[in-house]
Amino acid sequence: STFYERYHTLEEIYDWINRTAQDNPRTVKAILIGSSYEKRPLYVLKLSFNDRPNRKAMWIDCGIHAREWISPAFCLWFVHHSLSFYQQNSEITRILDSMDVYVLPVMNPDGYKYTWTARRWWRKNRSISKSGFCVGVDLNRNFDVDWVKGSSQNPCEEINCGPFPESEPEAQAVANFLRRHKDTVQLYITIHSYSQMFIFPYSYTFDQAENHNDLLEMVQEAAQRIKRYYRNTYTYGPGAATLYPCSGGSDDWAYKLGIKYSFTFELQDRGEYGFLLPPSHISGACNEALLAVKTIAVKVLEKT
Ligand code: 0X9
Ligand code: ZN
Repeated sequence: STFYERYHTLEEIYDWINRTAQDNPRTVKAILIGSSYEKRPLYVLKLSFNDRPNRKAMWIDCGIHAREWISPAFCLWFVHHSLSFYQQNSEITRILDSMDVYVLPVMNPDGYKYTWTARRWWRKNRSISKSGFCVGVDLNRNFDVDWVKGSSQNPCEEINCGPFPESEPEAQAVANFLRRHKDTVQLYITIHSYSQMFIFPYSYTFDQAENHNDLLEMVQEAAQRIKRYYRNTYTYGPGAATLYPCSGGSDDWAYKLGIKYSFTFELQDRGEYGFLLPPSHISGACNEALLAVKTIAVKVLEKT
């Protein structure tokens, strides 16, 4: 198997980030956007294939939840595909010609590391609560959108939303970066697993997003193409109605910041292996998600 068909330790991912930026000095830059609770750096790779003015951008983040290993694997896969198939594959070429792409391979490095060394099922980050009794905030409950409703302020729980919105350095780093770049970033995608779903706003309310029909059309097309090419089923819809109502998520927060195309992808599988998706399934899972990213990004270019 190739490098991209295996899961990698945090150290290997940091090495890969460095190497990728060094080997592609004209197209890839590593941007330090902050650091984690345990002071590990948070690097975003910026892919920029030309320097036309007024360029738009898209953002992809991976590894919010520590145990969802297919997620960082996808970010690596996506960057590799972009660098290998620019000017070979028409869709990725079209996307990279018109947009810069920001990729955050691991939003929760402390949690990811912990799943490799201590507890494979860990989900949250590793911040120690004020009482000192429990560890971890669910970063996907810590964003400032209807914060606390439907999640838990008990630091011992899996969906603990933290003491206040953006209390966690990982969520704050992402939010600060997106606030600074909200005039260019048009598409926000966050990668999770599992269940094979494409979710769009809102999750914090059952209200319909203002561009609901556009969002629905995009994920429907993505799911149809996956069905056609890979014979695999993805369900889709607004988060509250399709998955569960829940506040403090990065997708709703990005949407309310003004990034009108905002999605959560839940990659393979549908429960057979769950978070323990075998390495032999990485290429299938990533190719499907890649097709979805490309389908949606091309549609965003057509709309804007
Ligand atoms: O609950 C989550 O954070 C996500 N599912 S997961 O199993 N990967 O934990 C879904 C997030 C959907 N979006 C929002 N809830 N805002
Ligand atoms: Zn998740």
